[in-house]
Amino acid sequence: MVTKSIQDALNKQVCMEAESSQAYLAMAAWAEIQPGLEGITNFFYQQSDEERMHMLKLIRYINERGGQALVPAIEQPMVSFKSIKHVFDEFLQHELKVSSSINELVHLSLAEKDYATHNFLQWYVNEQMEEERVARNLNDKLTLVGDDKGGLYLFDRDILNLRAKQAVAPAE
Ligand code: OFO
Repeated sequence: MVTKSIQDALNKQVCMEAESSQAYLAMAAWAEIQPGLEGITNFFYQQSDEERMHMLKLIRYINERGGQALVPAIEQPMVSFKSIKHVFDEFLQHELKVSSSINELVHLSLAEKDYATHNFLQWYVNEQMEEERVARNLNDKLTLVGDDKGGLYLFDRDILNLRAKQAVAPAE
């Protein structure tokens, strides 16, 4: 059984994952109407789906542990961007915010001696490490590319391949 404070903190995280899903959906929709960004568009549509999955995982967990998962109201995310670099900067900042929220949750689960929740959260800890790594890596590449259109073309193609590779990688 989850305590009230753990339940509230997990529900806050549900909201954060829902916001992530919406934020990345908005990035995908923006990228889709820019010329030639098929890879970036796909990347953010998939990223948005993954965040929804993270939200669902939390909802199911809260309910399974005798709590009540709450589906949150969420605000409209940022829908236009100055540049592709701006999109990826936002992506990295967002992931850093999520990581720090997960860390706080882990801290709370230990403070409350809720070892089941602590165990459950380890999946999110690993996921955030991976997402931060990807977001940093993509930002570094974009910094290298600068204003070079040829470089951007290759970046978009690489990101398409990156997702295709992840799609065939064995599930954990
Ligand atoms: Fe939910 O995985 Fe990142 O944000």
